[in-house]
Amino acid sequence: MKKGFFITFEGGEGAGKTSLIDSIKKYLESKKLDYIVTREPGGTKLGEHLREIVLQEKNGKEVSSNVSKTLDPKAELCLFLASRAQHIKEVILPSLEKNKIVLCDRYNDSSIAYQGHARDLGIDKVIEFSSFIIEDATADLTIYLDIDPKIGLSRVESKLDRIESEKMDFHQKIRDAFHILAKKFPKRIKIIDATESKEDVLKKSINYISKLIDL
Ligand code: T5A
Repeated sequence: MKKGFFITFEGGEGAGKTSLIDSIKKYLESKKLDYIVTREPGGTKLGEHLREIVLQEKNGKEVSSNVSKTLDPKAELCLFLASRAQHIKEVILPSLEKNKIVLCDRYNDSSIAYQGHARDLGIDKVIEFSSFIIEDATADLTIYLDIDPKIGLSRVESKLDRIESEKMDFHQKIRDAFHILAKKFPKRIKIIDATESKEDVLKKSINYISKLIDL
């Protein structure tokens, strides 16, 4: 049975999720709250392996894979979902059962935005298909960092991975999809302007988190 809090962070490339999670982590430490930080794709041995295949990247360096050059969108979705299924079972649910706050860098909304909308599989189809995988492991709060993809991509310092290298139209569709999702799930998804200073983005995020958890 779920007892902790599940918080996910979403956004386009370079929106600032990793930096924000790092600051929230320090804030939670200062409050002596028990948390874990995890990410998707990844978070487990299987997930990290799948991450290399699907992104063609490891620790910021290119990993060539003939498999992902011809990856079909449905196959791509299944790889992200396979990573998620393992992640839920091995990391997310056990941590929530131990009353921890789970901070997850990307989760199911990324599959809906990237594979559902940008890869044209369909937002509602991916919501329905992925619900079989996630069951009741849904986020309590999702912080969506909103940014013009041109600005976001200009912030990415490492070599662009397979998905980051997609055309600007693709990245614009991702942003559109997150806005559609935020309208669909207004109680869960909170939008923060990611072009504001890191300090302001942190302050607004803590404000939303404090409505969920007694900080
Ligand atoms: N994906 C993932 C799918 O297609 N389907 C799925 O189901 C899932 C789960 C993951 C890729 O996989 C795709 C989406 C992605 O393409 P990733 O490496 O995890 O790949 O990529 P991102 O999550 O996009 O990580 P990035 O590192 O690109 O972006 P972040 O974490 O959002 O940004 P961050 O914190 O590294 O910041 C980038 C730079 O901006 C600065 C930072 O200091 C850093 O230099 N910055 C700011 N600058 C100014 N103002 C601010 N407010 C700033 N905040 C951060």
